[in-house]
Amino acid sequence: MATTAIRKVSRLAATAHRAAAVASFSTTATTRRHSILQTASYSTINNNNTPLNSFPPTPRSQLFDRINVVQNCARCHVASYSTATSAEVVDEKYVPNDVVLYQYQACPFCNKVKAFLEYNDVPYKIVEVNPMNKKEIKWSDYKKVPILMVDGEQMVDSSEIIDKMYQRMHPDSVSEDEETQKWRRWVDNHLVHVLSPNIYRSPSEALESFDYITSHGNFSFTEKLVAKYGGAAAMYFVSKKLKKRHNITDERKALYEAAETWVYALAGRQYLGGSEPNLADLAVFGVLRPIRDLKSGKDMVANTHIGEWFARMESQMKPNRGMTNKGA
Ligand SMILES: N[C@@H](CCC(=O)N[C@@H](CS)C(=O)NCC(=O)O)C(=O)O
Repeated sequence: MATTAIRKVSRLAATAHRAAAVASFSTTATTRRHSILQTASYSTINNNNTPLNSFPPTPRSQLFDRINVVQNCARCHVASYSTATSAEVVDEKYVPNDVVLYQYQACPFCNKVKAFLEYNDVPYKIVEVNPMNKKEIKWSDYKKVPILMVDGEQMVDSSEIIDKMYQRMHPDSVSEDEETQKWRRWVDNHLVHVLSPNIYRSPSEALESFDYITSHGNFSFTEKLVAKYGGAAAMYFVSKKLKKRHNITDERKALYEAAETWVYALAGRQYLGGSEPNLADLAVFGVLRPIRDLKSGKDMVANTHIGEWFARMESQMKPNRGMTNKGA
């Protein structure tokens, strides 16, 4: 009884205090400083001296060094509400001002970068590159996508882009653990090579893929028609070559094995990173994302155990604030 009453008073006090708290950000050209409280433990003490309530971090600007509140409640007993706080900057977040991703919508490497940006809540704009004339990247010597422009600086190669951005976001971080490195390499050296033989496996799957590519890509009306049928036919044959090159005999088996290999690597964890995705989770998710709604992706989810992890990853994404064909 007494405990319930104390909890109620504590909650009221908490609500009042939260209402007064307003996030404060000071933004410079490249750095947004989040000043948050490291120690913001507000405790209502019961008879056993055990804290009944604790609050999430509260913005520094709204804090008093010490607050002692004693509340009398007609319906309950007296509760002593006491807080001792100290404000510290615990997180300094790198937030670039202007990020532009040059991409193909269906490109696995581009989707890897997108997953990283979205998970890290980095606002970015998208320029969808026309794969036939690449006129949107005419200015660049590097002729592949993704290209990420970050406040005017050109970054290329998906893994290098992610490494650079990660380093800027976490300048004090120690080097990446071996497990994460190993699985990121596996994505670049193995997983991506399993995708094309699968999405272009049969004429109908090649057409389905090119339907997706041309309806999401940057094509003129005629290019769309040419790309859809010409591309599907070409990639059907190319995918057979790729299959040989990467020693794949049964493409679906290879896809399922890759999915199960990844689930096995998770070893019961929510993510490879534990309770939060790490760069390997983001890489695997990123490259699989564009195939998820194609026949091969649906087959993969239906025939392996990757679905739950995939759904968890999807729920971690903050849909991009991308803008198509910026200045194109
Ligand atoms: N290692 C590069 C590979 C990038 C890549 O091969 N991108 C493909 C699209 S998925 C590309 O641009 N190919 C050249 C072309 O389309 O002409 C990365 O990780 O970013």
